[in-house]
Amino acid sequence: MRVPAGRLHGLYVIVDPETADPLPLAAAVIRGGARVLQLRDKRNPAGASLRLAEAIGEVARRSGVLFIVNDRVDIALAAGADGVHLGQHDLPVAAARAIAGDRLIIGCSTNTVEEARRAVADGADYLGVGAMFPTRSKSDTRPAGIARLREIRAAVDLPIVAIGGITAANAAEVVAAGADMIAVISAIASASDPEMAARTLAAVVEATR
Ligand code: TZP
Ligand code: MG
Repeated sequence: MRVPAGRLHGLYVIVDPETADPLPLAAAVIRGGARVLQLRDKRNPAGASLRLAEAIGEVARRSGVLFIVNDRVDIALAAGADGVHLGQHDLPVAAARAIAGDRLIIGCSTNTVEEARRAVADGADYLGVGAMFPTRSKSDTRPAGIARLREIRAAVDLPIVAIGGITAANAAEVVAAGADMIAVISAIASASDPEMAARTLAAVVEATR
């Protein structure tokens, strides 16, 4: 996929209907400067998840923000999303590429240099690297940390989104280690003012553009 230059950069906010009402949250973080929105919906049946994806995708498109669907190539395509994000236990990147062709940006979660190199070879457009720090938002994470992020940054050229326990207190360290994007769930969803929380985090990563 040819991703428009510079768009895989900045604050990447994951909205999860289990954590917060996704539509108002999406609107707030867009006002706060998020550049990428991901719908992470582990619970809804496919039809309901598609309707949610269509609604969030519309909000994102109106604002020039990229919209990514987690896990589901079918829902990403049906919703007209910009991309899909795949973990190591989801559909393999090469299979997703075979289905989606150039219609989707494909992101792939990685935890080691080997996984990162494989994702590149399989045709991913960007890499997730994490978990950077302990997180309560996902139970089956493997720790990656700043040193691992540096290693992966040195090994591959694709844009990297760092994820896991990122907050306003540690975001600068993550960006300094080479992340092009920082992905957050709880730092936004549990903030009393999500728009302001997004603005603060966006400023850290935008400063490196
Ligand atoms: N993948 C690795 S860590 C994580 C995911 C989805 C959770 C990130 O959430 P938080 O609340 O920003 O730590
Ligand atoms: Mg997944």
